[in-house]
Amino acid sequence: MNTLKNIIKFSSPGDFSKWEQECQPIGNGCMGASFFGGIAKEKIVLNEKTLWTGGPSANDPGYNGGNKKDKYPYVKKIRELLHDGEYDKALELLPELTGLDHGSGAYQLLCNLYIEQAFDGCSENGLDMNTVSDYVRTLDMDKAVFGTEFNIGSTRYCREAFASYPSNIICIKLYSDKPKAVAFKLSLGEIQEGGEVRAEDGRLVYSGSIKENLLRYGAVIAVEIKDGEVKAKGGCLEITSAEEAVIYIAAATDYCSDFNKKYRSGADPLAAAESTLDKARKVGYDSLYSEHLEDYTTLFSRCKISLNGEGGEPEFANRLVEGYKNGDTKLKSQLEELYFQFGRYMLIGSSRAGSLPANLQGVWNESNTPPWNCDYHINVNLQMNYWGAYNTNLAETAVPLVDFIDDLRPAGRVTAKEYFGIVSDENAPENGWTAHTAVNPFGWTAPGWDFYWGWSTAAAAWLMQNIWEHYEFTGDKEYLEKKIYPIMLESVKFYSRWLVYDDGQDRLVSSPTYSPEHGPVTVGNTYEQSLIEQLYTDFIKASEVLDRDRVLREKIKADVKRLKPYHISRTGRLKEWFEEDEKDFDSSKVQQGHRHISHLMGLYPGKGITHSTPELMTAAINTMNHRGDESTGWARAYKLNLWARTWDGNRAYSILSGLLSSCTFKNLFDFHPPFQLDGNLGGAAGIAEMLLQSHEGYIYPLAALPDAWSEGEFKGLCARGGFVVDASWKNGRLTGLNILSKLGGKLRVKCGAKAVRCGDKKEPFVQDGEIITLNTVCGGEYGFCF
Ligand code: FUC
Repeated sequence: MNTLKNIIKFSSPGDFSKWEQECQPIGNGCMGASFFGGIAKEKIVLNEKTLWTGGPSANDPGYNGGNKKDKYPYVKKIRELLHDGEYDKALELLPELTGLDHGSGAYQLLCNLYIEQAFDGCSENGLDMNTVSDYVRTLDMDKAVFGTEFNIGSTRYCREAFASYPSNIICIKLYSDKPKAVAFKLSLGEIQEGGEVRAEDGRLVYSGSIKENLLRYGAVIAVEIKDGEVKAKGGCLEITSAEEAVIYIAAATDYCSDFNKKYRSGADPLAAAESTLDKARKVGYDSLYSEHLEDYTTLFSRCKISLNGEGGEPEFANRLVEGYKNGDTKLKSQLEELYFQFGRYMLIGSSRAGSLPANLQGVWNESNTPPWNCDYHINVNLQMNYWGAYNTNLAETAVPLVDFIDDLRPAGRVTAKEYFGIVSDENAPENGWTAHTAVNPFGWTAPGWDFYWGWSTAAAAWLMQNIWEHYEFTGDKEYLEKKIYPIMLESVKFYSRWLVYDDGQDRLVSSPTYSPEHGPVTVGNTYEQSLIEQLYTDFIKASEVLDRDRVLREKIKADVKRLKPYHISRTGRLKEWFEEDEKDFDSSKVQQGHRHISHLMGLYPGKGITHSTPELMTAAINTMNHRGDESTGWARAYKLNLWARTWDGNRAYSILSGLLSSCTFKNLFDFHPPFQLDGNLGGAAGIAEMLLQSHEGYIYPLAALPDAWSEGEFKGLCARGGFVVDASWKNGRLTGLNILSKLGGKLRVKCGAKAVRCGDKKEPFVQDGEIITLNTVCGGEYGFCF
């Protein structure tokens, strides 16, 4: 397959003051490092994903996940008032439905690492830039290696860096083509307040505890050289006349995700970092590199795409992003392919088992006061981070999300009790949990400190889609039973206790509801009703697969029919609020072009609105047309996926073009603004959704293929049911299709084919319209002939 090299490269260094626009990231899930490729001075922003302020500590012993006490009576009262149409009185009480405004914390910068390099023949006063030539900095996503190379006079200097997941270490190697030409000073900057740095015997040792919550951290940065000398001097290390140098970076905190341990592991983080570093040094750079490559490429290389068939190296990234805006077709396909793979790269780099899931910026952050605290927003953003995990063949990267949600449950039970009157105790130990818009790693599950962004009762139901998809795509029944199902079960218990029958609306409703993050407070809005409907539908399947909880399943089967989430307005659009056609409906807070289109959850990522519900599909399309195409980064990525689900490839492509030309920095970071990872990962998921869908009960290759991708190929996209799909096309028509069945069972494909082969054997199939149905065996590969 002729694919582009997955390289994001620049011909000049990035500006240290423009981190989100110009840095280039590497990560191993636990740690992140972002580089600028500076010549005489390089700045490396270092992160450890558990370094947070907030949460419980001796400084805040009363911390309780943001929950206030005994709010359920207010919730009940507001619900009654809304039911009775007493909106003003209900609104007066809304401030009661908020959480605290302190203790939620923020993701922190660990520190910056500076490399100040000295070059042969250059005075201490600095570098004459006229002597620099052939500069390149490269993020090679095929290897997950960042490199910087340049000539000074006739000497070539090189640095390369990678973040190893198996050894939890970041390595940076410096070398040159002249003997003993590697000389530099290594120092730390922007350390946490109160942190201490010691320079000793080839190492910088950095440790301390966060002032606000006493979370302890430790990092060790060790330098190993071939020849030359390394000296500790004034808190720095000075390396002279080395043949080459390797910098090893290990870091840890004493955070742990256990609610009962008050989120502290009790282990000494510095000792942990030292032990990680010592082990890594014994393995040595070359073996660490091979180990990293093996680990990373196993994930990354599973899925390839080629749009319009171009190979070779892509253009420099700044020219790509500029050229894209000018409509250069060759550059457009290049950037689209790179954007797809950059999403997958960033997901692997920021979400591996054993650490927290990817936050609003993944694992990369240069600030102690990042936007939105760089938290876990669950009214779209965290979910979106994982939309591409399964279909782009990276199911392993979703494990931190599943673990995170699981670990949230004990804290979420406190919120369920205080705000929803749902109590878990010895008799009913896992009786219902919930969480609201903004979540932190310390079980912050309370509503936000302002109702109008902070209240989102169905956000947890939405998260259930992300974890149920694990089973849909992988068919891993054991993981379903042990990990996913208990979380879904407790969620279902929560909603089954929470919903009430509303005689005015003649349905079971969630109330009060607030459609993120605009419009009025109403009863049973589409966002909440449709998310709960999807959870119920998925739960019924899960409990059937495992043959569990029959009684509850029967109740849920009855309840799901009474949710009636979707209604079409007088204008022919899908209603966002059930009451929106009523004369006393308060439309003062409705914003026509608002970025959240929360009433379309059923179209994507849900399955309530499909081509088998044509009236709803039309209403959803009318809604999207009314909302418009332009928006902020993640909202464009959402629209991309929505339009892909309508099978309108050209419209989806035009949204993708908007995302890439209006919301993409030249380092390919998506911006809202500011930089948010969700747009990148949602965008990558959307490209996959254009090429392959499987949510309507069959696999549909090229479901939303735009004219702009007249020919191309993909390998290794995944479909529900454990199928891995390779396809190629010309002039918009399938020319090749191969499907690997990892689980066996029935395969349904919308494609129309002359024959299907498995090895030498012709396979029997049934064709109904365009849909072909056949039985597969586990491990069988099925080739379709056109
Ligand atoms: C949601 C969005 C905001 C922002 C924040 C992190 O609440 O509405 O625009 O993306 O998440």
